[in-house]
Amino acid sequence: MRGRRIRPEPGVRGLSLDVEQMTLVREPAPRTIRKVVVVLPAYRAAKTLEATVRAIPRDPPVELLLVDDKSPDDTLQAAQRLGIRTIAHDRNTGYGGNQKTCYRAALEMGADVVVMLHPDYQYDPRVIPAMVEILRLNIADVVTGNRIRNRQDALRCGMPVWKYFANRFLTIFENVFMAQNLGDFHSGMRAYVREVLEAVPFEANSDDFVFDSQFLAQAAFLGFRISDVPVPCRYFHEASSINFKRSMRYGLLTVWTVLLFLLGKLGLYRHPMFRKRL
Ligand SMILES: Nc1nc2c(ncn2[C@@H]2O[C@H](COP(=O)(O)OP(=O)(O)O)[C@@H](O)[C@H]2O)c(=O)[nH]1
Ligand SMILES: [Mg+2]
Repeated sequence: MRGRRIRPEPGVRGLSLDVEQMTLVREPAPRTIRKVVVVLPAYRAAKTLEATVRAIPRDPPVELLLVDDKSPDDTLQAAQRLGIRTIAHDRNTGYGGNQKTCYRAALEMGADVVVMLHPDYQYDPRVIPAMVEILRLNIADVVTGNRIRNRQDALRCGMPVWKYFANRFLTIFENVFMAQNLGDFHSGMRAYVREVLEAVPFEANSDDFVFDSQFLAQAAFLGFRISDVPVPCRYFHEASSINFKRSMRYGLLTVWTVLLFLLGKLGLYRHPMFRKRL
């Protein structure tokens, strides 16, 4: 049987397409997503938590989970006032340690999709439904929020110039060597399908900020499809506390993570962080 042919519009010469040939690359079927859990890894978020939570759309319905990393301010009380399910660390573990608790708990809650959102009111949560929809359509397994549509917008929203350029260089480096195409590899807004969290051995990752870079490198290494959506963002004192020295450390450890990724892909050395969990 020949495929159905699309005839050119009258007046358009020499073009006719074979529909069967066009559909040779089949996209996987859409997913069923029953439960979306938004996790909020919190540290000193008392002032910004309420605004963040109020901005989270409830269609599709989401469950919230906040993990407080022994904040010295009233983050815990603020979360309890808002009636959010909360886990309190009894000691400060760091940003990566906080996310480990978030993901472990979200999996136990039976999440089909987990959205990680910084509770510092930096990212516009209105794009959460768009991220979930991309996962539901099975176009990607991980969706990140891209703060950088263009340089002018990023700087206008208050991103410090040095953070902008550091982000661009690191993101380009990561895209090239990990064969990806993300606009912002260092976003604090990400959505994952359950399978990603089950496969990525995140428990052994750093408890510090480089956790984020390790996680995306692991997802890419294991063949998960990573994509992004643009997210409006704001910079103000409470939304951005990482200083130059900590950012430098984060940048160098990110480069190291990419080098380990490359060694693994070249078959020279497979670091345990790139071994599938299940
Ligand atoms: N658990 C934990 N989280 C932290 C710590 N320091 C910062 N964070 C969180 O890390 C996230 C990113 O930090 P932030 O200052 O917003 O970085 P930036 O927006 O990229 O400049 C925020 O959600 C902070 O609450 C810490 O010592 N422990
Ligand atoms: Mg921030």
